[in-house]
Amino acid sequence: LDKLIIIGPAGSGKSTLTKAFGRWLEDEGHSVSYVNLDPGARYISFKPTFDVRGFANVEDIMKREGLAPNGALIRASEVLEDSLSAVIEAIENTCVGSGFCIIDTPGQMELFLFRSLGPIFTRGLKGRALSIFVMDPSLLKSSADLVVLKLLDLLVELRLGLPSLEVINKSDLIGNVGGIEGALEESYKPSGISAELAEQLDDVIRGLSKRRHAIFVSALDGKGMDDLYKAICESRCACGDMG
Ligand SMILES: Nc1nc2c(ncn2[C@@H]2O[C@H](COP(=O)(O)OP(=O)(O)OP(=O)(O)O)[C@@H](O)[C@H]2O)c(=O)[nH]1
Ligand SMILES: [Mg+2]
Repeated sequence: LDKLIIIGPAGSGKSTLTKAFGRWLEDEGHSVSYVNLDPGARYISFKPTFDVRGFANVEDIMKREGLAPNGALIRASEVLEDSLSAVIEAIENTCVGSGFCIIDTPGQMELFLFRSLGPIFTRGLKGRALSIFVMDPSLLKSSADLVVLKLLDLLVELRLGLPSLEVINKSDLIGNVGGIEGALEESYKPSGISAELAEQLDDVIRGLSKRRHAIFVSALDGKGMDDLYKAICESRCACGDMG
């Protein structure tokens, strides 16, 4: 059983990718469980086998406690932290027997990443887990933006203690997909302190990483799902034939 933790900035396509990659895996003959870990989700396009809103639901909290959306999100994460062992047990129970368990994390990634929720959650999971860091190419307007996303991805590894795969979603929006350079072709050059910092941080990131290139996918048109699957297999160095 592989647990895939789908994480990334708001609106990068985590939930759409959860559904699209899950469906692709199912078409390839794998059994898949789907977990919604976003207490603020309104509409969920995949059918969750476990839905965290049974423990904490942002909309209910807003009504009940008279809180604004961000306050209610924080309240929800506190409720979840308090009942985390029950949440994890329920997830383990729904995922057992599946080949893959895809876990869609909160839209606001800082809720999961910068509070204790995410790190405690991932530490409590049994077996093999991997994070899939989903990036949105429309955020890439300069090479400095790429550095920001790569730093965020390193933070994911640092905070969650899991290896992370970098995925550039929405590749349908960037035309000719030749690599990250393609996505940045039209970019503006950062200048001044931004340029200096971006360059230095880029060196640091390169020095830190054993990284391969990001994987380009489109959750919308289904492109790149096979590459994502291969990368997941490679990351655990033990995969059968693609079939
Ligand atoms: N063009 C394009 N749009 C996409 C793709 N994947 C997702 N979207 C769109 O991006 C928007 C956000 O998608 P979601 O899947 O809700 O993203 P999310 O990261 O789960 O969003 P939050 O949980 O609210 O942070 C929706 O309008 C999707 O239709 C893609 O591959 N290509
Ligand atoms: Mg979502």
